[in-house]
Amino acid sequence: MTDLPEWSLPLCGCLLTTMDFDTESIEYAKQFPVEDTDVFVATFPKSGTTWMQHILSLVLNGGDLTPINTIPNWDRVPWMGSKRLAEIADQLKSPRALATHLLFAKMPPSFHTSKAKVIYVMRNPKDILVSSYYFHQMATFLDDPGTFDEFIDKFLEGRVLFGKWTDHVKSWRRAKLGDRIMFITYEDMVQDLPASIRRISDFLCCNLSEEVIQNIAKCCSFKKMKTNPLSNFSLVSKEYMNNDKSPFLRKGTTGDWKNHFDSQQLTRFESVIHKELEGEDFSLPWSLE
Ligand code: PPS
Repeated sequence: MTDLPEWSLPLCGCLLTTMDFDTESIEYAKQFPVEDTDVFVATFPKSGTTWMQHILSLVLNGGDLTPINTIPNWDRVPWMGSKRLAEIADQLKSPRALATHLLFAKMPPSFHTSKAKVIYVMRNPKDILVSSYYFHQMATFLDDPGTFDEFIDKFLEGRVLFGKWTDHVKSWRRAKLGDRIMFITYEDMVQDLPASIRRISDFLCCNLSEEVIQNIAKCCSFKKMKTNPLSNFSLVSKEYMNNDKSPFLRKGTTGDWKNHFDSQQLTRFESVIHKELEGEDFSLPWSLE
């Protein structure tokens, strides 16, 4: 890839931000000792990572609100490979929750030999693109997204955070992790959050009561998270993330792409995605049309 964006570091088969990652933090991640009880949220950016970080913090603590009310999400559920992970890793208590935007093959060797579980959250890529477009406007450490039309090209070419959406989805869908991995969509979570939390609790053998599940769902609503400074990124200096330009928790809905794509852009987008997923033995959980 030529003309790399200024914010980017071409490492791990994609583009990472120099603000959060460097070669040392990636080396640290390679040596990171994954524990059997660890739980990973794996996502392509803008698929619902922060939401799942919040849910996991509650599910793994039996619904106790202390972590979500005392620790910012990036320290509660730190990102694999990030500079921050090295600083706070020894403060994490088992069972640990970690987040990763990395490709499956770039997970540390200890992950591959462990029994750690993964929740992979997928989202309609058209809504990811829209969310990412606004994120590029508020995240001043990233390049200006340009027009929506220009940003479609950047997204399809993988000139955005963590590269191409299709590479990410293929990498995790192809992962042979058996019952260590659970796939869920952002759309499922919007449609029925208590049912999604129940699935997660069952997957992690947490045995939560219906009352606790309902309480967790209330704490993880868009409205609640939007006003929680420990999950809405308002603690980050405006110099890096300007919530006044576009809030990090922006709309929290499905189908916002309908307000952004014209018919030519849709055709262009869908034909590239279809082509890149041709021959894969999984189907997308939503129609691209
Ligand atoms: S990042 O930067 O990769 O960590 O972003 P990520 O957290 O994956 O995605 C941000 C989008 O998730 C939405 N979000 C939510 N939607 C519904 N309910 C809740 N509780 C919630 N929390 C976060 C957030 O608003 C971003 O989507 P958009 O479409 O921009 O609103």
